[in-house]
Amino acid sequence: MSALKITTMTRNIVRCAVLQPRNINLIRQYATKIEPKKKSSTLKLLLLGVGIGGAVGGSYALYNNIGKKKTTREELATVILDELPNVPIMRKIINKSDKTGLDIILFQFQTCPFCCKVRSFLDYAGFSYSVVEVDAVLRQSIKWSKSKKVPTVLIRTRDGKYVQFNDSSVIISALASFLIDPVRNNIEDIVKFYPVQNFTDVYGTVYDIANKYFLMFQDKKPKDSKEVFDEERKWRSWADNHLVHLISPNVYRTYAEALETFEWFSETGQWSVYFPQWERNLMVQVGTLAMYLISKRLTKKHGLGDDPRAHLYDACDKWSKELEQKKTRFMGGDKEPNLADLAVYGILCSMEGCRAFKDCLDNTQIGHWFYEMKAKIDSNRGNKKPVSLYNV
Ligand SMILES: N[C@@H](CCC(=O)N[C@@H](CS)C(=O)NCC(=O)O)C(=O)O
Ligand SMILES: *[C@@H]1O[C@H](CO)[C@@H](O)[C@H](O)[C@H]1NC(C)=O
Ligand SMILES: *[C@@H]1O[C@H](CO)[C@@H](O)[C@H](O)[C@H]1NC(C)=O
Ligand SMILES: *[C@@H]1O[C@H](CO)[C@@H](O)[C@H](O)[C@H]1NC(C)=O
Repeated sequence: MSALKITTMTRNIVRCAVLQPRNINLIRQYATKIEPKKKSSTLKLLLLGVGIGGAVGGSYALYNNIGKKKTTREELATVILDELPNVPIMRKIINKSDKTGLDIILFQFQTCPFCCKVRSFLDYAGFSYSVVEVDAVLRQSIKWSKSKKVPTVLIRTRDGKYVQFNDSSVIISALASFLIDPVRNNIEDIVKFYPVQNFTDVYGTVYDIANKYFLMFQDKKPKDSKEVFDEERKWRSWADNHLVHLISPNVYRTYAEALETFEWFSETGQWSVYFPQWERNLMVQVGTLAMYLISKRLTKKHGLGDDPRAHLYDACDKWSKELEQKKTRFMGGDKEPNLADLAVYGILCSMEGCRAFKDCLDNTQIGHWFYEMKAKIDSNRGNKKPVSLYNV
């Protein structure tokens, strides 16, 4: 194995650690709503949280650009591919009752918290989808994409092309919006509700995605009140901006824990199947050391002191307490979870095989809700044993 390959590998692992400075901008991204390009289409949208309908491009307060800096912002073009890139699809989750007709291809790392979040949503909603496990070393299967991050999805449009959605929360918002009226909606219109702008700040290029946590009801009337959606958005944003930052400092807290974590990654990600043994071992060894060291920096960066576990317990308690106060099984009510439940569950799920998760079960009340969620998601999910289509 060349030095170059090892460097790339370490870099890639680093990048799944939510380490990039650009992540600092996540909170601002959430606060900054940008105006999508005026559309010629007569589609109407109703942005929840504003609570009233109106024409696209209208002067919603929501769209006010509250960015302080005057840098040049550029709107990125929607990516629509004429055909699927030639990449190996490793498994397909098929739900026979999925009548949406969508063809969804998820590019992912099995244990990346953002990817777990997307899968939790797809499974719960009963979508059929294909999975491309991105090789963290070489990343060939994502070469076609300008954004090198996972998760990213391609979804077939009605004219047989494939449109790209990048960010985990956008993927979820977009597909949830699609489900509001699966007969009349089409995915190539929905993508336009989540425009991306880029600009430069002290940390480099920042990508600003509008409406990340908003569902697009268009001319449908939502049944729930504004408060219900506000709350859901609040917790989805908490999951992305707080909870997720507790994962790495906890699962790589000590060298031994980091090693256990990588052994579990290897097992659940079937690294022995997808990679030669020497490469699997190297990924485990290099990964363990790198992440152990990096997690120290992350712990510091996120102000977790010398006890990241305490912060994780606090987060679990915060969530459980909220449910207790609401007196409902899920944040979404007694019957069904909402997108906040799915986000928090998905992120926690990414460390299910780690000691940190067992400690949470032992030291907090999160387990009850977690396993109720798991049962819901698993019962909706398509074929229980994913079909492997290709040997890699
Ligand atoms: N905000 C993004 C974050 C995704 C993310 O950071 N993914 C990591 C893996 S855990 C990644 O692909 N990093 C590669 C890179 O930054 O180049 C989301 O919610 O999808
Ligand atoms: C996805 O990312 C690419 C590359 O950064 C960008 O050009 C495109 O506009 C993004 N698409 C969406 C829907 O976010
Ligand atoms: C924004 O993206 C465009 C297209 O990818 C690129 O040409 C431009 O340099 C980027 N601007 C900034 C500020 O990063
Ligand atoms: C499939 O999807 C539907 C919703 O489209 C869902 O109700 C069902 O539980 C899912 N799972 C299975 C195994 O059919």
